[in-house]
Amino acid sequence: GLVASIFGVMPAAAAPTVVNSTIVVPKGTTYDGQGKTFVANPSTLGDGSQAENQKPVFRLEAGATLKNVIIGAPAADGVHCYGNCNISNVVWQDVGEDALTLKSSGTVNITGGAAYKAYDKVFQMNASGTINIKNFRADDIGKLVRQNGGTSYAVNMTLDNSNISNVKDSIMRTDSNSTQGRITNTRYSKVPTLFKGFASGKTSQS
Ligand code: ADA
Ligand code: CA
Ligand code: CA
Repeated sequence: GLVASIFGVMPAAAAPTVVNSTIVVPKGTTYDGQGKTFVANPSTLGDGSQAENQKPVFRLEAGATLKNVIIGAPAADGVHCYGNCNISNVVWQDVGEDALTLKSSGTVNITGGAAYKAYDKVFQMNASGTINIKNFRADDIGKLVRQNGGTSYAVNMTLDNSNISNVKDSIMRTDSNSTQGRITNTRYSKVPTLFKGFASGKTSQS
């Protein structure tokens, strides 16, 4: 619609799309949000607090792509990936319980986009595989990538050409001796620890 303001007549910001039940992106397909903002219905998906077992706003089946999406508040349990997934230009304005979870083994490629205000974790790795994050911005977070606590499978974590600030814990954290972490060409501000819990020789930074 059009709204009159002291600046003249200008388009009003679109109201966010309230997601009442998880949007499923089928195997091998692309969901393009065209820059629209999506929020969870707190009574059906979750309120975005630190309570576990909230539902995701988006569920990506193997080989699916999610792009050009803004996830507003509440964000419930964010995005779930079942196998390989591609996340391009997705912004989490106020991360819910966490931002994205790998639920079954695969490679998660995150390109562009940002995550803000994660009380604890941004990317949660609950299965073996790889997470490649590049051209990303994160601010005011607990951890950027966390392998599920107490698990010993291998995860390959990479972060490239990103800008990370105001971190409470670490950028990458694992309890697994076989997991590796690599950070390249990334700028930090107020990041106390890059890697936590990795075996010696399993991290690199340049
Ligand atoms: C915590 C919890 C796990 C799992 C995870 C998640 O780490 O202990 O069981 O629920 O959060 O996926 O959010
Ligand atoms: Ca959790
Ligand atoms: Ca979660």
